[in-house]
Amino acid sequence: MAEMSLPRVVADGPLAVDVLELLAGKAEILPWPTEDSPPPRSVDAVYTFGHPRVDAALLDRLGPLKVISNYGVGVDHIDVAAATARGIPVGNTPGILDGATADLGFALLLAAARRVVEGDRYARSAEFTQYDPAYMLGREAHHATLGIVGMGRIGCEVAKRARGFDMTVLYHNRNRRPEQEAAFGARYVAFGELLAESDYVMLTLPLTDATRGLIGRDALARMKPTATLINVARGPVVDMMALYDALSTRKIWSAALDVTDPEPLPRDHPLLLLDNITILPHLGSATAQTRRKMAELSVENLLLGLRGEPLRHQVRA
Ligand code: 8YV
Repeated sequence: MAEMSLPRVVADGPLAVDVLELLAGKAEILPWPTEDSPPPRSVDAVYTFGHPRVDAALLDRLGPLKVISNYGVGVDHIDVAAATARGIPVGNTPGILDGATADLGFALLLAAARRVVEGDRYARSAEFTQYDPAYMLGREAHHATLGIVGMGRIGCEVAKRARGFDMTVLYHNRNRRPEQEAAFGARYVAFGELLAESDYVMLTLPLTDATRGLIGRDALARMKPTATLINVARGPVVDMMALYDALSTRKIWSAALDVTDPEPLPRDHPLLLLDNITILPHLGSATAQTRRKMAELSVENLLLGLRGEPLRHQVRA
């Protein structure tokens, strides 16, 4: 019997063990093409694990593809319109990482409010020789006002958690969401009002042309001097230098970022030197359980696309 050749899939790596295990015997994994090397021949599909740029030029270099499958929800690194114009479906993994990402958003909120990371650094340092009740005063999370920018699936999960902390929940979104207002006691407000009223502003919206740089100098100037900015969305929604200026001059109290622009920040970036910022290396969905589900769904989308069948989740341009 003639040996069946496996579909050829270009992927950025190193891929997680889960993904490799699910693809074993089902696809041949090819390295991500570099600018100066000729692209691999006869490619059937693209699998994006981190956030490598997939633009029209890359699609043209790779030739006709059956599918692009993304490990994750956000597809701002993929030109979905260019893929759609070439008849290539783009798959993603919505609905399975909202809880994990909202948990992390809340972890960041509490860490910033109660100076958890700063306290840990101090408790381990040589300076900690005597307890002093006057140091490291934080700010309360319970009964504070939380402003959620982007009331999608993750925003709703954040709102749900906020109720347990007796928080007043404001939100801003492209469209009002009356069902969510009723379910989570959230109040729709204009963007400016959200910035001015919130003790915590949490970003849970996608990166698009409309949201790039949304939190710049103007937005930061409208926030309370006691406020904290939390970003679990995408780095470029926040202007990093405007944030640096606001934090270093204490125009806002603190920030907690799971995502930055670029990612990672250059090692000599001034934000890394500030005490009133907590930065994580993009851990929103990073739990063993959620990442396993993301691996399963993204591989399922890939294999369905390779067979020419509808994807479980297809991104529409
Ligand atoms: C992933 C994410 O970690 O789903 C998203 O949009 O940002 C994260 O859950 C990421 O896509 C994988 O690199």
